[in-house]
Amino acid sequence: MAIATTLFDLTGRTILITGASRGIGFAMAKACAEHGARVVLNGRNPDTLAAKVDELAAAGHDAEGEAFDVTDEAAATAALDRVVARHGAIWGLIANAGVQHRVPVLEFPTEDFRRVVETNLTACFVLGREAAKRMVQTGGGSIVNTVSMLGPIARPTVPAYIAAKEGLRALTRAMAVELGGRGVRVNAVAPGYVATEMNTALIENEQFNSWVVGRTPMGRWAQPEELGGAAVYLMSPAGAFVSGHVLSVDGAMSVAV
Ligand code: GCO
Ligand code: CA
Repeated sequence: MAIATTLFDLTGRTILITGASRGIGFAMAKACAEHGARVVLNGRNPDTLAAKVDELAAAGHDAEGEAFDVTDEAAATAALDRVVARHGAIWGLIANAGVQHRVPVLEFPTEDFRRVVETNLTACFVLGREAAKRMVQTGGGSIVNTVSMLGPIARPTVPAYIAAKEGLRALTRAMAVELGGRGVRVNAVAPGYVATEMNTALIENEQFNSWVVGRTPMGRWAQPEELGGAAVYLMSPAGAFVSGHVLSVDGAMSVAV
């Protein structure tokens, strides 16, 4: 017999998801909306973003958009203030926006290293700090950072991405210990290889595709939709005592030898 449960009910919770125009971010936003959340999707491109907001709204979900570049601190803070002004509070932040840059380390340009760290780490810190400031004023909330199975394990040509995502794991712990007593939980989701636009070039590369499939015990790429449940769990009452945690969704890649 199915039991009615509120464990995964996000009704009444306003959640901002960055990098939500596509891929993992959109999948997490959709899953949270399907569990009752009001989702505020962020992306850089207003038109792309509006189309995805419309898609969720057309399905009957409570969805809205806030277009800004996550590395623009003023724009990000203004968006948070608009969300709080509209809805009284922000419950959740999914700091998911990220960029990738693939160059062998000896040729990896400094400015590209800085750009990747700025987007994948520093922007998550700024948004997390600003969101947490507002969360503590209205009884708490939940922050989820999208990290990666890359970090504990590494592969060639993505040094900036690995450094930034590993730093984001550590930042997740650092913020969890400081904010726990203020009612704000801070966790991370660590995807494995997911069939997203960011990875199209990899999927179409037969050698890389074979490496991923061979290196992943579950023997395939993840679909973006398979990342949604982790976000719902960490945003929901089911995760009420979970903080400082990295939830891997990687088909056991990170524990395979
Ligand atoms: C790469 C990929 C990875 C993964 C991501 C999964 O170049 O190896 O883009 O970065 O997509 O890290 O967590
Ligand atoms: Ca975008």
